Amino acid sequence: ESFEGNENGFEEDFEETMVEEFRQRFQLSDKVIGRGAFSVVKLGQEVETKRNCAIKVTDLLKLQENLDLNAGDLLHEAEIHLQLKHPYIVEMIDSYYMSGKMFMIFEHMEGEDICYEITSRANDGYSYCESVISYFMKLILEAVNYCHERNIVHRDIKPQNILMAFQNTKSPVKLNDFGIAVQLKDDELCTPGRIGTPHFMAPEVVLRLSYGKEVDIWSVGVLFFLLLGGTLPFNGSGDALYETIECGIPENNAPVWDIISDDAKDLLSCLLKYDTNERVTAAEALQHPFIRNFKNCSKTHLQESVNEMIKFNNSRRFKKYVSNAVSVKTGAVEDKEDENKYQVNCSIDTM
Ligand code: 3AM
Repeated sequence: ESFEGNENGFEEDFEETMVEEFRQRFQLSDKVIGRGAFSVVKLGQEVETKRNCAIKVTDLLKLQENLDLNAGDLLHEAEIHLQLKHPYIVEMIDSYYMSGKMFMIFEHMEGEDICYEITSRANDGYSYCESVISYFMKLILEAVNYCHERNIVHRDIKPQNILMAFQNTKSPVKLNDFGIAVQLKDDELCTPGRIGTPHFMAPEVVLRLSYGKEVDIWSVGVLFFLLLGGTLPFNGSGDALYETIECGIPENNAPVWDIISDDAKDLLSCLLKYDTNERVTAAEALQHPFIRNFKNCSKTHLQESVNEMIKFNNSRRFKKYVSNAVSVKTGAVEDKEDENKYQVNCSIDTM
């Protein structure tokens, strides 16, 4: 009995120490800068450096009730993300688990996600052209290459997870959200299962085959397609969407594609290769002429692509609005019947 008492006492002491340490290191404001289905992201400040940070607070109880996830899943995310120190990956500064809540502290990104930034900058009169796309792609591929060198597969690359660091036009983009990332051992593969965000899922994931890092390259390909033409390569929802991904032929016959360069189209086909053995690696893609010669890339403003991207942004704003409303009201009913907790987790957050 006395042992139990001691143990509980120890846990309380430990909790108090954590709270105290967190309070000494960070100030948490009331300003909400973003919301996920079960988390809220607030503006904070690191006391010692005075730099702003984004503090993501996740309520474990809500998460468990709805998605059958636990503290271990979030600790896994922190364990992976904390190792990653790269100029084009959002830095996770630290994480604390206190009073049933997980606090993850990140460097603060001043800008929105890549697609929202592209359309708002074009709206402000800045040119959006292939050389801009080449610059963004180089940074994204460098971030992905860094993860892959460490055998980390992100598994959820999409615009929402590529954030603009600063508000100025020269700002880099950074890869964010390692919530469903995995670290593989040498030649290990991921267990089959549909995980990620449906529109960005590689055919081998949709087909429930064992898969590896190549799935991230496919998602980068889907993102590249979107950056070039403003639309998604594979459309529809539910099984119809999965069927088009299984065919693997992107829908790029719209007129916007007429002015896209052959170099860009060539890189696109290397990223969206159906056969994983033929798909380029991140390191190889970085050597592609479209990425290497970004200064020579076309400077023609892609207004049609911007117009399409505005439609894409409007539709996901609406979806996010609806799914947030659903998850607040009913606790994300959509999830319950799903075979895979993570898949729905991501589709709630939409694209
Ligand atoms: O709710 P929205 O989509 O506007 O951009 C992220 C998203 O915003 C934002 O929090 C929301 C839920 O993920 N966010 C995530 N990490 C961030 C960071 N490090 C961030 N905003 C700024 N800095």
